[in-house]
Amino acid sequence: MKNTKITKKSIDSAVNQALEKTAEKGLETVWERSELQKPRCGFGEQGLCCHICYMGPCRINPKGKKPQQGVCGATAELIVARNFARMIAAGAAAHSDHGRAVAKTLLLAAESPDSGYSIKDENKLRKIAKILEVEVKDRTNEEIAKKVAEKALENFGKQEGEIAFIKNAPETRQGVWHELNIVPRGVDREIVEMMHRTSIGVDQDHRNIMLHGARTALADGWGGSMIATELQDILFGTPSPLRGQVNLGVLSEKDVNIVVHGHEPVLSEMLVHAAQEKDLINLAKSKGAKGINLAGICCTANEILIRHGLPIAGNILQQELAISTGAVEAMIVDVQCIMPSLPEIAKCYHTELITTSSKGKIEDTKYFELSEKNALKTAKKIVKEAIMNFPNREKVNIPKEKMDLIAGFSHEAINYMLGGTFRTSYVPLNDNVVNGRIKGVAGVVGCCNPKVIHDQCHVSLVEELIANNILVVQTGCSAIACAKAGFLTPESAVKYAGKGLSEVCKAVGMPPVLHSGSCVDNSRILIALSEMVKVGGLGNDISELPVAGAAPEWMSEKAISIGQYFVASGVFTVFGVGLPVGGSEIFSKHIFKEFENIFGGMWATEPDPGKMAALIIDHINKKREKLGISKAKERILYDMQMRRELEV
Ligand code: CUV
Ligand code: SF4
Repeated sequence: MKNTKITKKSIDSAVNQALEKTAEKGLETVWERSELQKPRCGFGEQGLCCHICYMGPCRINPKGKKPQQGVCGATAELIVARNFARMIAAGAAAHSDHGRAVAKTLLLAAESPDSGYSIKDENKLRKIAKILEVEVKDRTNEEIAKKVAEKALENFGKQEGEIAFIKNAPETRQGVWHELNIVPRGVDREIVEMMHRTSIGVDQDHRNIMLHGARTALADGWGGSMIATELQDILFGTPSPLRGQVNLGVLSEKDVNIVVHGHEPVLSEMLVHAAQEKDLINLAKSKGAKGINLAGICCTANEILIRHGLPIAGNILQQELAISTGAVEAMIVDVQCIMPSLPEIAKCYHTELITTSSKGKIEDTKYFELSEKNALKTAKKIVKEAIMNFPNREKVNIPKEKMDLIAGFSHEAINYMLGGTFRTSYVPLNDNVVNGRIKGVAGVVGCCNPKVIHDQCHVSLVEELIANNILVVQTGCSAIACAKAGFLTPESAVKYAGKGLSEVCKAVGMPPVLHSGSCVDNSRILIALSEMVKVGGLGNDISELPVAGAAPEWMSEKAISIGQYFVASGVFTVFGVGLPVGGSEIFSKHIFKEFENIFGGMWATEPDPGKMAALIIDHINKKREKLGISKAKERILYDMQMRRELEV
């Protein structure tokens, strides 16, 4: 493209540099394509466009003029509700299908030891077995794993009853769900029913649609996603804090760079192993490289970071830019958040794009079937393919930027960090919330969106929150954004956090921003919140906790499902950018206001990160006041040393 003006597209200078290069080459990226979509269809942006049947597409005039109904008679609130609910269903489907794949892999690990997969975390296996009511006595790990996998798989196709992990929620919360009759029966069932109800001429009551929307979302958060997280921990290990690095600068000039992008660690874990094979490293050397550098993009990156400390090349909007460095021998993708633009940009460099999932193919790219059975063998073939491509490298242009970070804060790790080796628990966290050193906890998650300046909302929001002594827990592309900004280091506690939070962080040696993993790992946040309730001192339900959720730069349907399960779990949740609900005041009022009386949590939308922070801080203060802990009390903070003394 000629005359592409590079206005500030990102707060990340690595991104802006890379964009200058792509512009010089005349390549289009997500930012240029986003510009070309302007002006966007206002009906669509406000959720007012319906194409559920072919009497339409129909659209409602948002200014109160005609038409105020679709051909079938659907009103604005009905159209907005159906569209929103379908986003929940699609998002829940994506996470849950990921969960299903993990459950099937666990079954494989149990049944065929030479599959390459095995049981890494025996403690977690036993813990999950207990929740799933699997007998462990006199059974081998493999026998237990087989039953656990089968029980987990049942959760998808079950027609009646309740999905198993609902039991992880506080009793009061379960009570709310029972009262509303929205406990998910089976993951697949709720998603199918959502699609049914929102097809033409079925559910015509936006409130009733959203009740099932909540049920569907809960089937994701406490179902599919939680199954994914817990079973991945069994298979690949429960994360604990470790060091890593992030940004395009992690790509190496001297090594064979393999970038894995997508979602399921079922693939990436095997690549991690393959990339460490001696003969492959020697092969790389024989081709003139120093070694093999495996890095990630998006949630797959988060998965290999939190378990192996492997570097992250960037978040969703950096996938094209990673290729544009000219240093990527192969980008290996599976499912979700993979831009269809990749083959076009890969063609301009030597990068080979490789697909690995029968669910996600790309025309004219090499496809390596990663059937779980021969995963390691396939992974080795893929790594070899990348190595063989190394001599085809031309000019390389890697931005220097990279940042250190600490990640791997599973809820078990948070327990351990705060509670110490001997008394792992959330008691110290709750104590610090009660005494006001920590004002509250915010989960800041989700995608990036070229409609807003890349990373800016994530970073500004989180900066403001930690300055106000709010501990931030992160996942997804939001965690990557804040990692690049340097928030995920213990030193950042001194630099950015308020006095109280900073003291706590220093005492236990943790950053004020905790990276908990990928999008399915938002289920870790649900469990952490449940733990906080169970420990006591902060009310009887998640909705009483001084906590909030946010997705400042969201874009995916998955984010809507996540938002809805946070809300239905009792959490006040703010989305940036905008929400496709503005076309109906009635619907907006329902999810922004009425929801609070129904679920104890509600939605909000606010594109400005400063105002978003204010909403969250106000909400947390309101909750603190209700709990009667709004005045700071002095308490003794137990550091590791003092705790050890207590033990004797
Ligand atoms: Ni699943 S869903 S852009 S990779 S967080 Fe990243 Fe995370 Fe959104 Fe996609
Ligand atoms: Fe139009 Fe109704 Fe069909 Fe939607 S379902 S496209 S509003 S006729």
